[in-house]
Amino acid sequence: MNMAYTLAEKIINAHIVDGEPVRGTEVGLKIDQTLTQDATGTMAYLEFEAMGVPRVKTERSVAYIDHNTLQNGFENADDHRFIGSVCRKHGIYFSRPGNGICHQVHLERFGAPGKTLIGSDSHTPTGGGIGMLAIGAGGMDVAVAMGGGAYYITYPEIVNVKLTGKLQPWVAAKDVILEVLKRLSVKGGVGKIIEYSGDGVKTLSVPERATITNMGAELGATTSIFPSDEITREFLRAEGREEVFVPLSADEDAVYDKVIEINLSELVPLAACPHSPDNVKTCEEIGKLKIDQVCIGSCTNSSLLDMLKVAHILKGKTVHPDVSLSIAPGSKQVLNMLAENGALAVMIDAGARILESACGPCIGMGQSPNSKGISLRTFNRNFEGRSGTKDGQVYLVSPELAAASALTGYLTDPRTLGDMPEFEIPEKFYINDNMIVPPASEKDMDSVEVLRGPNIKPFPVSEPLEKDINAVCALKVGDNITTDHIMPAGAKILPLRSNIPEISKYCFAVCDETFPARALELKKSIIVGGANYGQGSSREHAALAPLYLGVKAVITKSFARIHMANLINAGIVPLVFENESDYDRINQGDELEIQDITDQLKKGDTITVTDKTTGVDIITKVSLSDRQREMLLAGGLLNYTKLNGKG
Ligand code: MIC
Ligand code: SF4
Repeated sequence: MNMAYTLAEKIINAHIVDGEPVRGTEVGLKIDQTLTQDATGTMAYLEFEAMGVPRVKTERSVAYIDHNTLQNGFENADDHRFIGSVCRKHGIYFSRPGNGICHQVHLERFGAPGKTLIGSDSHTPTGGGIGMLAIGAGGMDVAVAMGGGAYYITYPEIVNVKLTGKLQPWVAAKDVILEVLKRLSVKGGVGKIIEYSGDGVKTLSVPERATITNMGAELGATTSIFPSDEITREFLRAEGREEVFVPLSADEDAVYDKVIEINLSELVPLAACPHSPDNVKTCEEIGKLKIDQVCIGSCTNSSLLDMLKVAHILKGKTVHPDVSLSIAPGSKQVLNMLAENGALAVMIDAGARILESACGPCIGMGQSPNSKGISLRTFNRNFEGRSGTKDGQVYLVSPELAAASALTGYLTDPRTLGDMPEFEIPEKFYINDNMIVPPASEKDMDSVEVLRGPNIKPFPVSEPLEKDINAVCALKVGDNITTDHIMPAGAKILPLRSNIPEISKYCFAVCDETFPARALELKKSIIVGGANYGQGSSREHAALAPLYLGVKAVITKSFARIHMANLINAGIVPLVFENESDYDRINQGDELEIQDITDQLKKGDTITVTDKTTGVDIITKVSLSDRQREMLLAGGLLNYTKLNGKG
């Protein structure tokens, strides 16, 4: 029997509270820490309140305000005030607007090797950069974890990415993850954890590792993780938190499900071309590309190290006249340090438009490019329309490539910049946690009033599953549908995140603006989708809006992990075609019937869907655990939790 373990297995196994460590089966994990951000947070806290738990039971729960920071109406400010007051009352730390992007700040101030973290944001795996098992989840799952319930995952396969060599000057951590995306694709990580090892690991700093684990989300992976080593210790020491350090790595003879080798010395600067993070090409392959905009920042690339490189490239130069350059340092800590060491002045001097430390353009909160505009961004997603400009063309690149291009006006290989100085993590970061508000003490918590604005509407309540489903296929979509298609974000729609009836009006607006009204009129409907349906974000609004619109089931070729969990949590049945070619046999507008779905769900692994319009029977698979089946029968996670008294 093999008694050697991978790093991910060690952390998972130490946290299992339900189930057995067997690949492909469901296991419940004890969760040490949680994080939320504001765009998913209001729902998560409404759900937490509905559970009736007075104080969070985790070691540390933190709420960040970083997404909805454009306040062109009362909605976002009201939501921030609501979250702040819930935090004070229920034992949660509150990171105020201006303090930075959740993943960057969590890495700096709270993350700890060997701990489990779930966050209501798909880029929570950033924490894998310091050897945490950090997983993105729906808000409802985070609410349950805050209440002390387990978080369930399918025990993943573990893929080893073995790094050798050392990055050449001006080749970046971003290029490492772009290379992985090129090899594995946006669905290559589904059901897997990506574990990095090899000699190359010690050549990468913690922020570089975090860039790689952050964008592992784009592989569809459950999470990504690096070992915790002396470099991790130095980072934590510089953050004044050496006491949380523990050394962690895989056993030498650990067995992986798959091994990929990457020689860092052979990598070159890369870019993910429109409109998918796995559409990766070299600068040479892309050729001469005139650009309109450069945006530097986001949870992928906004560390101090990234910003220092950018400032070095911009020093004494001027941004090209045809280019708009915006820079958003990832946290108050980073911004403060840039201000003190003069790098901020260098950026301003070169003509950069400095933005607050928040998600900003990454989620379409401002800085939408011009029509057909070519925008180079150091972000992690370039889905169509996400920038806020429908025909915008977004390329995902490293900060080095972005800064070099901002000066020339063309996509520019940063290796043309000449010698690269050594950039190092400072011995001590500037630490001032004055923008993180601690919760009220147990003695005082009862007197804290929760402040609700008129934008906050109750979340839709799902009903136990009905015996039969008779519903029309109200929408049929293709492969790789993202949650940005299902429930778009951006400056106009994000303020409605606490108001499901209102936000539902934009559901699938990118694909078919007439869908919400049609679905409401039909009262009950079914959606048909292609492969990797629901990739991208963790937003449970992509399940709650369809729930509100009466969607009862979604039938696809395959699902992305977090979205499928969110559908089940909302009580919407996710079905997968047994034969992919059956996708072609259902048309939008067909009347569908699932007889005795409750019985079929209890008994077997397949469910028959009858297309009454064509008279064809279609077999679908339900690869669900008993817990998930019971959840669907109960009408979602909250009902199930109430029935069972546990998560
Ligand atoms: C994203 O990058 O798409 C987001 C916005 O951070 C989402 C969360 C959300 O939709 O609020 C995510 O990644 O989970
Ligand atoms: Fe924010 Fe963008 Fe990161 Fe999502 S991917 S958390 S929107 S910076």
